[in-house]
Amino acid sequence: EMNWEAYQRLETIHGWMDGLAEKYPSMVTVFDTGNSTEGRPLKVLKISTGEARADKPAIWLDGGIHAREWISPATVTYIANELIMQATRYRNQRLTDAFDWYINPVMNPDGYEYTQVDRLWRKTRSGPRPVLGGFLGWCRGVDPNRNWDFQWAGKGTSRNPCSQIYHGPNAASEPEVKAIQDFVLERKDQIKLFLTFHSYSQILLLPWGYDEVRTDDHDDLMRVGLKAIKTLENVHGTKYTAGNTAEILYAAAGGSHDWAKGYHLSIFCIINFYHRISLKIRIRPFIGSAGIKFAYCYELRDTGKRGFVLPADQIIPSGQETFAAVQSMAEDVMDFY
Ligand code: 0X9
Ligand code: ZN
Repeated sequence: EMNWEAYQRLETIHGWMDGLAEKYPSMVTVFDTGNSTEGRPLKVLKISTGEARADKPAIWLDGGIHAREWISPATVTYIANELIMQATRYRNQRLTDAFDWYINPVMNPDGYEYTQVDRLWRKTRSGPRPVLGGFLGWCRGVDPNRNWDFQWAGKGTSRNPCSQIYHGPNAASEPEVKAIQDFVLERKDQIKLFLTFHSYSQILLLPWGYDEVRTDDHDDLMRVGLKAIKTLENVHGTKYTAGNTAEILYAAAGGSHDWAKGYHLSIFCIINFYHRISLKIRIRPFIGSAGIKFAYCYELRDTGKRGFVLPADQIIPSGQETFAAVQSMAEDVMDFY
């Protein structure tokens, strides 16, 4: 049975998702987007009320990219539950009427289950792959937050299969990453806010992460981000800081929020009906990345006292405060469109 007093196993989380779709068929859908390396399903929950439209704005939330960061799936499932309970129990459908919500609480299911035997496992479970032709051994796993198809294999990544930050043999080599890239790309014009949840550090990270450069709309992202962490702090007094990823943390290429944001400037030469030539400058996504304006990475509780092994009695407070932050972001993003 699903609850937020304890950390839950994958089977419980997946069962809970399927149960919601059965109980609230007009509001909740579960997409099976593929299978992990070890054959576990990659499930995405969709929550939607109000009128159904193909072009309805949407919000993406994911958790559990890194296996050991247990507070992430716990917090993301808490938020999903809160959205559904507000809509059913309190008839508050504001957030689900305005947006379709796509939620994948456990992006790396193989890694998550493997932490039952190796609590601090971080990566996926693909491989094993040889180091120096097997001379230096064999290792399993790719860092799924270095594997996205944007600035892949750049700064803060490793080509050593035994490294914790191994970027994989090629971009999106991991089925867990590929499935979600494809799922998000199919809906990239709908998705207005992309949030990925990690732990720990209590920081809100803005793109770019691949290098110490700010996006050209850094101030927009910062304004929405600062308001969100202020709202978060108001719930239990938990302090977060916000900033450009590479500036306040470290450079790490191939991360999911960079991929979600990914765009480039392109210059078009257009010859019009009157044979006049005009130049147009347009912001377009990189081939293969999504071009979503508001993309962030949360590093949840705590600041290092318990780190990845955060006590379960912090799940509910973390869920409450993070839900407040997500709500604040959703409302601000709504005003933008
Ligand atoms: O290193 C990471 O992937 C994240 N930190 S963690 O301790 N959860 O592993 C930070 C990711 C920041 N995002 C990018 N650099 N793109
Ligand atoms: Zn992480």
